[in-house]
Amino acid sequence: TVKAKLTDPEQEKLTKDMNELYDRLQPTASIEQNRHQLVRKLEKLFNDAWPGHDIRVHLFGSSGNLLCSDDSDVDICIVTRWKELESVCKIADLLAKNGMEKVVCVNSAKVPIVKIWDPELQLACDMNVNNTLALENTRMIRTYVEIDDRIRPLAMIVKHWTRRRIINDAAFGGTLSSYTWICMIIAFLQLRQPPVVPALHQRQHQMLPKKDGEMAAFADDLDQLRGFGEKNKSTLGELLFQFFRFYAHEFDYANNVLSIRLGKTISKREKNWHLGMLNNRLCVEEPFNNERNLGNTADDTAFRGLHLELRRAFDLIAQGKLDECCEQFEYPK
Ligand code: 3AT
Ligand code: MG
Repeated sequence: TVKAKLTDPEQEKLTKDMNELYDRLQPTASIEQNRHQLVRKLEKLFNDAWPGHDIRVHLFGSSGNLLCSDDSDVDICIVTRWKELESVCKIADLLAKNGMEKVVCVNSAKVPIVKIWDPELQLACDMNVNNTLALENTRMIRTYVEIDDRIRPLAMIVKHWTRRRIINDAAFGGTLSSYTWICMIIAFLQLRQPPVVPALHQRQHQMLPKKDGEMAAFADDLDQLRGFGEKNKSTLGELLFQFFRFYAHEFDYANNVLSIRLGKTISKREKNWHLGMLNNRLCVEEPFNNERNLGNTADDTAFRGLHLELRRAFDLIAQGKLDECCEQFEYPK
């Protein structure tokens, strides 16, 4: 049988261990500064090389969603009206000539990107041009994180676990991106009874106009949203236990889709995601693009591996073993 809940002393101990781990996961100020330094450096390089195009450089992903740790990459979105830059290889050439290392240009992808390593600032960076959707979904994640004080430590610890277990690499590992894991954490929080967060896409009345005057696609009025989760009294330790319990033993992967847009699960059949779809074992709807399954980076084998990792984590957390749960995965020799 699957353990249903932690005893009071168990969850208190786990909460204490989580708070200590959370302290260690906080990003170092000097590395934070380097991230901003990189933005300024790139902005200057681009505008010096291509004057007159008003090229702006923005941080997104974990550099903008409050879930950054020191080993996070830097996600950068270059915004410009100059469409020629969107093919990105120009950028790769320029950066390679200006001291950047490991420059890779991936221009066949849906969103073409350039990857670099900055040896001076010691940072890995992915950049795209004009993918402003990623700026909005970053702002959405940040809004969710800010609704309740338990979310940031919970999400940082789950992300830490995914890194240690090597299950956070959508591109090469065939597992899931951090973004997908974060969406799974939010979906889990929406499904608590009572919920810890609402479905921001459903709250039309709490959307503020964006800088450009357009309405956001999700509620972002934090003054109104803060405190939403207070009716849910679970401690951090209980939430981590329930998170692993939910994805190890409760969620019906075979039939259901996680939707943070709706704040509930819906059936694969209803979305027509049950047949003829590649890699549909784990279905996580992208909130800004309902047709996109964020889980499709994991094929059947990878899915089985993920599920085993979730069960392993649940078993260890049920015994209060946070350190062992987050132990570095070693490939068998
Ligand atoms: P790390 O700290 O880098 O692990 P992160 O939050 O930066 O976590 P990623 O590096 O995986 O997450 O992704 C960076 C951003 O790219 C997050 C999101 O704004 C965007 N993004 C990633 N994958 C997708 C996707 N499949 N669809 C839409 N946006 C995505
Ligand atoms: Mg990132």
